[in-house]
Parts: sequence; structure tokens; C-alpha cells
Amino acid sequence: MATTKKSPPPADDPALVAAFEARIAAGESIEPKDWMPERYRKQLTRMMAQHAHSEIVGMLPEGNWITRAPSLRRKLSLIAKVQDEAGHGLYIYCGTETLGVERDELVAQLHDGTAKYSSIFNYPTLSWADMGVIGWFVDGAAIVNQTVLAKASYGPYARAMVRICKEENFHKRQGYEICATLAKGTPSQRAMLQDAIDRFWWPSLMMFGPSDKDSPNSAELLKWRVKRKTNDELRQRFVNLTVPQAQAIGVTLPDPDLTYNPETKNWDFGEIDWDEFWQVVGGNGPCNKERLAARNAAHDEGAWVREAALAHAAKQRRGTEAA
Ligand code: FAQ
Repeated sequence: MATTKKSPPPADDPALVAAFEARIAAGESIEPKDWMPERYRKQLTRMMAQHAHSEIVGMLPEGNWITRAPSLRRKLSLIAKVQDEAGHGLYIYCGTETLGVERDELVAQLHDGTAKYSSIFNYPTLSWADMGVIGWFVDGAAIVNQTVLAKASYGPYARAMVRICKEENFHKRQGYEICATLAKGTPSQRAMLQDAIDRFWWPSLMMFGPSDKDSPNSAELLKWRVKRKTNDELRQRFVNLTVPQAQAIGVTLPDPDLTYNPETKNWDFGEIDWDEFWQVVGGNGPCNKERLAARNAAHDEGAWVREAALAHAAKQRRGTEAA
């Protein structure tokens, strides 16, 4: 039997590409029904899907502490924060669907381990102080990154970022407040805080991705104004913002090379362990397997909810058709 060879997608029409790039250069927003180059669609789908997965997997390290929060007030704010992260994942999955991809397909890629999500969520949460430090560093880093993405050229992604950043600001404040409280606490509370800072500082810097010279996607994303700043520029901004916050509560960031550079007005910092970064991104971090197992178990255990929701929707449709 003759096999039919799948033909490659047609090359983008150069005139359409030029018109598209002129719109980007003019600062226009690209909307779902607008023409876009296939590479633009592909890059956005990749990046937005990874972002949505990160929000969903990002619920796990903090969800781990909901039952152990030290007071009702802390428990309420932690539950609300984790629930917000679920909402962020869902907005971004919806945004990704506007690019013509099914959410089920993306979720299947997360569950079978072929999709990436942020490296930071593959580290364990060992103490209550980790809840403070995640809010301060991880949400802080997310805000630095996402405030710029709120000006991305793709409308649905940019608009999702505006709303998400507002919520992330609350998260950062609740985290920093936990840290400030522990910093004024007993010697063992201060030690617990410092230990959490020591464990999360470097992985938080890794959230911004590889250094610019090793970032294969940046050139294209910058050209099409999905990214407006490079990985290194955003990482530097995060360091500059965080150092004074650490000084204000009297804690130490674990980097002996951290020094203020009066010429550049930046805080210079030490070398990131890129081997560790690539190990974690490649699936070999401390908690990668645990995180995927937890997501898969939650998905399987939720099968009856999806079935019930679909059955209900079908019943509603039949009712509307009969009327
Ligand atoms: N982890 O060429 P680049 C949050 C991959 S949300 C894992 O530089 P790009 C909220 C990258 O995908 C946190 N993989 O890539 C929250 C690429 O792989 P590929 C998530 C990483 O896209 C708070 C390869 O390395 N935020 O925290 C990482 O230009 C608290 C080469 O890298 C976003 O996703 C990494 N850290 O730049 C939730 C923001 N870095 O696909 C709960 C949107 C890189 O070629 C609790 N995304 N890789 O095989 C972005 O801004 C960008 O995608 C970057 C990466 C900056 C992450």
C-alpha cells in the first residue's frame, strides 16, 4: 500500500510576514483571528503552555503547607494564594487555546513529562519559612517577568498578564510579610528563615532562564515583541529590587560576590550553577518525579468530575435543543 507523505506546512507569504512585522513595529496588538507567521504561533504556544503548566504545578509546593500553616489567618491567605495560582493557569490555558491548540493536548504533554514547566517548582518546601520565601522571591521574580509580558504583542497573553500581576503583588506581599515577621522572631525562627533564603535564592535566579548567550528562543521572541527584555536583563532587575528588601529585614542573600557597582548602578552577583539548572530542566531535579506523579494522580482522581461536568453540559444542550 502506498504511504502518503505528510506535506510540510506552506511557507509564510513574505508579503504577509512584512505586514505582520510592520504591525508589531507600530506597537499594535495581535489578536487571535489576525494572520500570524506559523513560527510566532508555535513560539507563543510553547511559551504560554509552559507558563500555564508552571502555575498549575506551582500549586504543589505551597499546597503542601496548607494543613500546617501556623494560624488561621496564615492558612486563609495561603489557601487563597494557591487557589489564585490555579486561576492563573486556567487564564493562560484559555489564552493558549486562542492559538488553535486544545487544552487536553497540552495537559497530556505535561502529564507524560514532555512539556516543560518552571524549574523552581522542582525544589522541596521543607519549612514554614519556605512559604514566606516563595511569596517574596518566586512571586517577586514572576512579577518582574510578567510585568514586561503584560506588554507582549499577543493580546490575550498580555491581558492575562495584567490581571495575574495584580494578584501576584498580593502574593509577594503576603510572602514578604511572613519573612519580616520571622526576621523579628526568636533565634530559631530567624535561622529557619535564613535557611529557606539560602535554599531558594539561586533557584529563583534560575527562573529567568539561561543566560542570553545560551537562550535559543530569545532572538525570535524579542524580534516579535513577545519578550521585551532579555533573560539577563530581567534577572538583574530582580536582584536589584531584592537586595534592599533583604537589607530592610536584616537577612543575608547567600552570595559572597554580591556587590553594588556604582558605575552600572546594578548589584553584581556570582556565577549561577548552570549544570544544576539544566539538570532540573531535564527532569532530574529534587522533586520532578514527585510533582509529575502528584499531577497525574490528581488528574486521574478528578476523572469523575470531568465526566459529570460533560454529562451535565450535554444534558443542558439537549434541553435547549428540545425547547
Ligand atoms: N524552567 O530560550 P530560552 C510563577 C527552557 S510562573 C524550566 O531562554 P524562553 C507563578 C525554555 O523553556 C513561572 N525551563 O527560553 C507562581 C527553553 O526550552 P524549549 C513561570 C526553562 O522561552 C509563583 C530552554 O530552557 N513563568 O512563578 C526555564 O525564551 C508562585 C531555553 O530557554 C513563565 O513561564 C526555567 N526556569 O525563556 C506560581 C513566564 N528557563 O521550550 C506558583 C513566561 C528556560 O526550547 C507559586 N515564560 N527554560 O525546549 C518566559 O518568560 C520564558 O519562557 C522564560 C524562558 C524566561 C521562562
